[in-house]
Amino acid sequence: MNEKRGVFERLKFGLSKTRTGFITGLTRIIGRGKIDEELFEELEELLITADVGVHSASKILSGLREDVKINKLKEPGDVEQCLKDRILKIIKQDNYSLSIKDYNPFVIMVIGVNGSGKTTTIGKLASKYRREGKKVLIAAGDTFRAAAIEQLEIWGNRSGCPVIKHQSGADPSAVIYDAIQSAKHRGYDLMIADTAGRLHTKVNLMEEMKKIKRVMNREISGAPHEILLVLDATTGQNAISQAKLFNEAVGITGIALTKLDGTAKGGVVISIIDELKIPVKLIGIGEEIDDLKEFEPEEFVEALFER
Ligand SMILES: Nc1nc2c(ncn2[C@@H]2O[C@H](COP(=O)(O)OP(=O)(O)OP(=O)(O)O)[C@@H](O)[C@H]2O)c(=O)[nH]1
Ligand SMILES: [Mg+2]
Repeated sequence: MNEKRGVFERLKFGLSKTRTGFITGLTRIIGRGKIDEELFEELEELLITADVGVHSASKILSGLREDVKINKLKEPGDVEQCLKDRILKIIKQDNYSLSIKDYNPFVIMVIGVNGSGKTTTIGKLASKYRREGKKVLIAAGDTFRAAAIEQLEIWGNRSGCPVIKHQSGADPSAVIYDAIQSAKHRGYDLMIADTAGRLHTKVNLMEEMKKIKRVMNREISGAPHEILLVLDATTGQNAISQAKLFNEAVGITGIALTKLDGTAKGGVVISIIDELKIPVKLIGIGEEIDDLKEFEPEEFVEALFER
């Protein structure tokens, strides 16, 4: 099996829970024999079940009706290709790749609600860039939760990247400040900062996050170069309201959508991109160190539809 195929199979496997219901439903619907109103309605329902969201599902369906009319399609089988194209059209975005530039260091700030997968994603990311030959430093900006620093250090060991830490309870901005100094003086290419999980509705915690951002910006012009919001795919449509509030507070440059392997609601990717217009850059498809993928729209749609 070549490497590309291997990666694709892993993605397919990671999307198993979403694909099972989606493909079964799709096969049944297009197997009905004719294109009629019922077919459209059932397709819309299928999309909503996969958590595509009401708004995006209805947009996809109006596109589909138009395709059928314009191309005078008669075979339900042809609808599948149109559906694929319509979904791809929505999720195809500009700037969806996370590219690390030469900022000595490039700074990534990772934020999100409790338990969304920030620390795990940082570990996976650090490992990815380390393997690509970059010098990566991790900052233990979560000084709030007991054991958060220890957990990050385990990921530091796994990925072979040092972790800059203070004691539990310290001011996270002070940790970030120290980490930036180290990264600057010791020639790191990349610094990734963990932060404490916070409810997007808690004003003081959102203020703390803004302070971290200000410190980064004061020490390195243009930093943070990437503000990555980590969203848990299993929370479905709630992810959208989280993203809106985090975006208002600090301005998100990209989303990492985790735990896609653990949900039948992987269609949420579609509504996140459609409603937020913020690129999904990474997807998490498992708990292991290499279970992080760059999000590639074409590949994602292929994996979703492949039987
Ligand atoms: N199945 C699966 N589990 C994941 C994925 N990403 C993270 N997890 C799990 O989700 C749980 C929470 O992950 P953390 O990385 O600790 O989340 P966090 O956002 O740092 O949490 P706090 O620091 O408490 O806010 C852990 O058990 C991870 O193993 C993923 O892509 N797939
Ligand atoms: Mg954490």
